[in-house]
Amino acid sequence: MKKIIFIGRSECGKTTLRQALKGDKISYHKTQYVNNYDVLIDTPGEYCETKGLGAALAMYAFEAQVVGLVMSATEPYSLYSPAITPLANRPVIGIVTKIDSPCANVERAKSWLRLAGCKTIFEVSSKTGEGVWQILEYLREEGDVLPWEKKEA
Ligand SMILES: Nc1nc2c(ncn2[C@@H]2O[C@H](COP(=O)(O)OP(=O)(O)O)[C@@H](O)[C@H]2O)c(=O)[nH]1
Ligand SMILES: [Mg+2]
Repeated sequence: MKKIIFIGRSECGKTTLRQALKGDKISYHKTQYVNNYDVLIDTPGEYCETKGLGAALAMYAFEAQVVGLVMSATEPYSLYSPAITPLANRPVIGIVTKIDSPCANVERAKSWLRLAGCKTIFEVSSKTGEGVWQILEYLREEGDVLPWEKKEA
């Protein structure tokens, strides 16, 4: 799989999405530091929210093949400036989370991600699993076998 780094403000659903992508049981825990897993880098929201920590995100983005700008569909504002995606020299995709929420405004979040420069945007709910396979499919590389393709032994 292509390695992806999740960037987005606290509580937007990065860690829960990591669990959903892995097929793990979902449990809440606050991300205290950058977690560099084999195919996914999960970052604390503070890195996105604090100017001085932003540079660390840029450094970690070098270790990933894809940058995922994560935004909750319930977000009342966007942290991302317009046209920031060219700052990364790898594909930057948008991921709208929490599309299952009664307060979700998916189109608004998508338009903010488009404004930031994302051409490809996924819509996902880590709670219902909707949209999860499309992200896995995007990250797949030749030879990868996705969970639903595994033959029963
Ligand atoms: N309804 C709904 N809630 C979600 C979803 N994903 C995450 N959450 C909730 O949002 C909160 C923050 O999630 P978390 O993954 O820790 O956010 P992070 O700070 O970006 O890592 C938790 O209470 C999650 O249960 C989702 O797809 N749907
Ligand atoms: Mg987290």
